[in-house]
Amino acid sequence: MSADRPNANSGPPADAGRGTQRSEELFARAKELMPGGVNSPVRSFRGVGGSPLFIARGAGSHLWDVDGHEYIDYIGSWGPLILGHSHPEVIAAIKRTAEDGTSFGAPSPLEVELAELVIDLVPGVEMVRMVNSGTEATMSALRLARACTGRNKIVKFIGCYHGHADSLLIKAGSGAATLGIPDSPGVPATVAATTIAVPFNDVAALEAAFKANGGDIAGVILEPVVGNMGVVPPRPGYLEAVREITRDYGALLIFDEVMTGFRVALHCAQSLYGIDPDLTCLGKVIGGGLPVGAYGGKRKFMEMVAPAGPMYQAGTLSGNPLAMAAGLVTLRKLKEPGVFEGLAARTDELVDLLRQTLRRLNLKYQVNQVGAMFTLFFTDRPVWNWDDAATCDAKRYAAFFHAMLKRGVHLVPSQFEACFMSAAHTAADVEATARAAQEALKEVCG
Ligand code: HOZ
Repeated sequence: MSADRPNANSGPPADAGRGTQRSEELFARAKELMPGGVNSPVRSFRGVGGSPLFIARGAGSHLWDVDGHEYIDYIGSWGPLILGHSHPEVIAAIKRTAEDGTSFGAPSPLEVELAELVIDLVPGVEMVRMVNSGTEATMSALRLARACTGRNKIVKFIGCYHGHADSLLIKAGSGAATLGIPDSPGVPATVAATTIAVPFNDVAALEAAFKANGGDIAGVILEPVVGNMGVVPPRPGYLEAVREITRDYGALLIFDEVMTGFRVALHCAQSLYGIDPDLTCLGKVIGGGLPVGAYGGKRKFMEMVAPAGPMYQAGTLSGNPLAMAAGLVTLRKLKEPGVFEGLAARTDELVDLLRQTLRRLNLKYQVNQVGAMFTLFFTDRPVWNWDDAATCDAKRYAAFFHAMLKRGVHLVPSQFEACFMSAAHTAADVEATARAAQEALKEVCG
C-alpha cells in the first residue's frame, strides 16, 4: 500500500465553518457503542479525516444532515438508490407491502416477480437465488463454483472487493484498502491459501496463475468494471481473455455485478462487454435501498443449489416481501424508455465538466467513468489496476472531499470508492457540482 493516507479522524471538521455539532455529538456517543462508531468502516471518514455526518433524511438527489445542512449526494447509499432518495413509488410500494406483513419465512408472490424480471434483464442469469447482501451472494457463488467443479482454489483480483467473506478478504479494495488492511486478521491461513490474487487488466498474470494451478481452480471472480478501488474499466479485450482462459481450464467465471448491475448498463456490465459469465452476483439496485443480494447463472450450475441439489445455502429473511417490492419498482422504473439513458447522459455531462475543469486548471488528474459511476483519481497516471490507483495522492483527495462538502456536495469519503449518479440528479445539480469542483480544486491544488 503506497497510497498516502490522512491520519484517522484527524482532519478538518466534516463541514468546516458550517457547524456539525449534532453530528459530532452523535459520533462521540456512537464510538462508545459501536466499533469506530459505525456499522460499516468507510463511512467513519477514516479515509478522509474528520467526523462523519449523521444523516437525517434524503429526497431525490439531496441529503440533509442532522445539523440541517443540505448536500447534493453522490453516494446514493453506495449504489442502491439509482432512482434517488425516498423515491415516491418505491416508498409507496414498501408501505403497501408492509401492510400485509414484512416477512413470512415462506414463499410469497413478489419473489417470483422479481426473479422473472432479473432473469429477463440479465443475459447470463437463467435461475436466481435471493439472499440478503452482496457478501452473501459472492460467498455463495464461490461455494457453488467449488461444488460444481470439485476444486478448491479461487482467483480474485488485487484491489477488487467482493464483500467480507473469508476467501475474499485477500488483497481487497474498498474499505479494506482505504484502511490499509487488505488482508484481514482472522482469515484462517488455510482459507487464504485457497485464494490466488492477481493484478486486474493483466492477461499474462492470469494465464500464469492458471498454468501453475489450473486443475485446482474452481472459479475466477471479478468486478467486470471495478468499483472498489475507484472506477476502473476493463481494457479492451481483457474480459474476453478472462472468459476464454476460464473456459479452457474448466473454471467458472463469476461476475460480481453487485455494484455494476443495472448501473453501467440496464442489462449490466455483461451486456456492455458482450461476455457470458457462468454465475452473476447482484445486490444494491435490485433491493431498491433495502437489504438484498442475489446470485444466479446457468441452470446447470444453479440446480446444484439446495433443495434442487446438494450445495447448501439458506436465509431467514431471503426474498422478504419488502425488499422484493422495492427492487421490483426500481427495476421496472429503470426499464421505462429514457430513464437509464438519461441517467447515463447526466453522468457523461458531469464527467465532461470535470475533465474540462482539470484541463483549465492544468491538472493531470484522471476521471474514470462507466455508465452512472465515476471516480476522480488524484494521480497523473491512467488507472487500470491497483498499482495505478495506489499512486493517488489520498491526502489531496481528502482535502478535496472536505472542500466539496463545505460547498454542499457529498462525495465518497475515500479515494478508493466510486461515486454514484441517480436518475434524480438534475442539470442544476450537475452545474452546481461542477462549479463546486472548480472552486474546490483551486483551493486544494492552488
Ligand atoms: N463497502 C461499501 C463500499 N464499497 C461501503 C458500504 C457502507 O459503508 O455502507
